[in-house]
Amino acid sequence: MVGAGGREPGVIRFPEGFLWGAATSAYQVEGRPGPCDWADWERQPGRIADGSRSGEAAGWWAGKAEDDLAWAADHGHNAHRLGLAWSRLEPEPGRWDRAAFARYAAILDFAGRLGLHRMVTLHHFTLPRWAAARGGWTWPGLPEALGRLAAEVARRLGDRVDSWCTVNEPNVLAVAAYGSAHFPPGRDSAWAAFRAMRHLLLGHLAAWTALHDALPGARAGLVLNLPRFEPARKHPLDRLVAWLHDYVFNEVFVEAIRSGRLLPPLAALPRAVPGLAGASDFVGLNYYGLMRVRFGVGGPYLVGRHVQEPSVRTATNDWGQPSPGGFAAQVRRLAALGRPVIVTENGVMDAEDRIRPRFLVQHLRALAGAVEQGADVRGYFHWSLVDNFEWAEGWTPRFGLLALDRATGRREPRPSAAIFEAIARANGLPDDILAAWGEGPILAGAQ
Ligand code: IFM
Repeated sequence: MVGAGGREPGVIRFPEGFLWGAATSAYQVEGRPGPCDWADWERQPGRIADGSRSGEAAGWWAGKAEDDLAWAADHGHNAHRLGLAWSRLEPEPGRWDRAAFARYAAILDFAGRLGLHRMVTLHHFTLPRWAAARGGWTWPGLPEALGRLAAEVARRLGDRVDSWCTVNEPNVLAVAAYGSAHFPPGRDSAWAAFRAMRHLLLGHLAAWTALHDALPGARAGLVLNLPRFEPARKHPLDRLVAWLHDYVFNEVFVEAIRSGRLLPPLAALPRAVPGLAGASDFVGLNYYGLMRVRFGVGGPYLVGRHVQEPSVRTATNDWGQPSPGGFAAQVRRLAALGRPVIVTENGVMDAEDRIRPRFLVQHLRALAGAVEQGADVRGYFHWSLVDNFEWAEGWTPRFGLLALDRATGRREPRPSAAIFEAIARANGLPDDILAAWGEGPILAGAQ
């Protein structure tokens, strides 16, 4: 335990066997996508803020996965979280593509030979074209279809996977794709978003059940992106709206795992879903920042605006203000579910690597504090290993420990990569790293 009884003075340690790695998703790094909603979406003019296209992405499908994973294993990582592209595996309903399974098998075998813990995400935002054509996550048949995918993947790749993420960030996907027009299909309807949220949770359950049926002892979890929402002022309306944002975006998902109930607005009345309570062997936490919420009507969230300053944002997306305290609070919130927590994403866009060193070290110190207070945390995956296609923002945000030159494909480690390596190798926060990066504002101008 961190800091428990016999801790060496000045050394913050993480629990034995802690997973240290980075996270990627299929569409963002692979390139040359299969027939899927995102490939169609990014072809439409105006959909990607900086006008870029995913193109070859980080070249993983064409062979770069192995280079990047080898680099990670050589630089202190003992784990990697990667995604599968459903559209490659099942390009038409019920037709499983042997070559796509073989490519993933090769990547996973390679990662296994490197000694990396292989965490695999089944669904990270993108859908096969045929599923999108039926309405995507508003289609009631999609949860069952995800269950079938999970069963097939378990059968063909199961012995190469150490842990599973069923669905990545159902809240983000529902809001971006169905509650607004940021992601495909851009439905821009709150009701479509609530319906999608419900189906995403049912999809998680179908996938979790299929994995357990096929692989006794499987470790599979839902991955939630839980920003911290706080009122901008003490005003009761700000408090109410901050609570509301947390309730709709975060709490309904936390509650689904806690009690198995779908709360309004996911259902008209609270409704128990048989088997859902506790159907997550761990809970994945993706955490980026803190939103200060101010009452107001209009704007992107129906009611309330996010007004924190400074913030990590582009013209079209806001990751919030870096807040290690907010991170620790969300870790403790999930740990209170009585399931192990794995930090499945945490990171910051920062091409120059001016923000990332403090961001990394101060978030890890906050994580260590949560562990010290009793939270059962099993790992930390930094977002991301290598610069990749940041969805509707295109290539402008740079999240990688490895900087990618898209013209040449060359990778250059950012200084944070060495900091991460030192921490992972020590399984803790060495004094010199704490001294260099443990204090001071993460973002210039922040408290
Ligand atoms: O790149 C995304 C990822 O796909 C999901 N979580 C947040 C990341 C940064 O925006």
